[in-house]
Amino acid sequence: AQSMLLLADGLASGALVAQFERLYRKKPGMSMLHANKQENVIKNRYRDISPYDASRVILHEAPDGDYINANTVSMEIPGSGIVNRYIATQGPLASTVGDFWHMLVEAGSTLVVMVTTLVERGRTKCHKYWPSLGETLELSNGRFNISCAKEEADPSGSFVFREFVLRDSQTGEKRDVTQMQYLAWPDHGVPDDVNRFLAFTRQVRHERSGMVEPAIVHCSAGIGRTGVLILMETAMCLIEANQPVYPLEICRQMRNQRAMMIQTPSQYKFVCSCVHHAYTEELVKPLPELNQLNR
Ligand code: PTR
Ligand code: PTR
Repeated sequence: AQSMLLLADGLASGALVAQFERLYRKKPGMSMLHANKQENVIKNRYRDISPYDASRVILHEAPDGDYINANTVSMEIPGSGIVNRYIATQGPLASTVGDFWHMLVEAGSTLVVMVTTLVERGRTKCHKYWPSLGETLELSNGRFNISCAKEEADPSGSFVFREFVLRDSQTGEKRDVTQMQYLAWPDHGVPDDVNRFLAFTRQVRHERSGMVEPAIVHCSAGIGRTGVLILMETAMCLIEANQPVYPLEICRQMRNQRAMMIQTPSQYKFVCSCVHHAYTEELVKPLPELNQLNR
């Protein structure tokens, strides 16, 4: 409750955003050498967005090398024994779709959260790395194929959920993968509706509750909108665990693992007011049984 008063004051006075603007975008001393290796440069969607070497996701069996523009981001929820694991990554390029699915398989992930559309104002933000409903996508190396078994839009038109079945011909494994896509959120901007964004994040929470494997979260660059989503879900978990929520600390924890998470002051302000709203409207409440639920 104390941290929520601080949050409300900070929002009203502008102090919150001022603190955010003083926070480093990249953690000092972290190298990003792999991103700039000659063979990897073409695998980055944006020249100025690179993963730290220390927390980058290393591919083990992908045919085109071990690099992908992705970081592991672990968010600890003190007092609850919970560590939420994410992989924050860029929207795949046509040439990195295979790497993306390799990453998912190697990480054991079954959930992809997508917070971008494919095209915005005529510009491509992400390659369509999944098959349409009823179709199968055969990856060029022949090892994986992915089919889309279900596609369901939310009545508000703000999100789409899809179910994929991924088959690995090398191991015979068959895996169900859920993709949750938020549609109403341009890059560099904020979602158009607090309540729908909160409804989406709560569904993400619900989908991943008890999941130990990382959820893969991506937008176009994998920093701005991805950072907002992870901050929001982390704040929800903190509220449920009856822990204080200090958004700047959450932001720092994220930026220590992937540079530039949460891109603009307006995104930060937006997510802080969402946290406050979720708390004061009791959309998220402390869960006394939290420890049992998550073990
Ligand atoms: N630094 C950005 C760039 O790479 O050009 C600037 C930028 C600004 C990029 C807005 C994209 C922007 O949004 P949109 O892609 O929707 O025009
Ligand atoms: N060079 C681009 C820019 O500065 O605009 C990189 C970029 C693109 C950064 C999109 C952030 C972006 O938003 P998001 O991480 O939400 O996709």
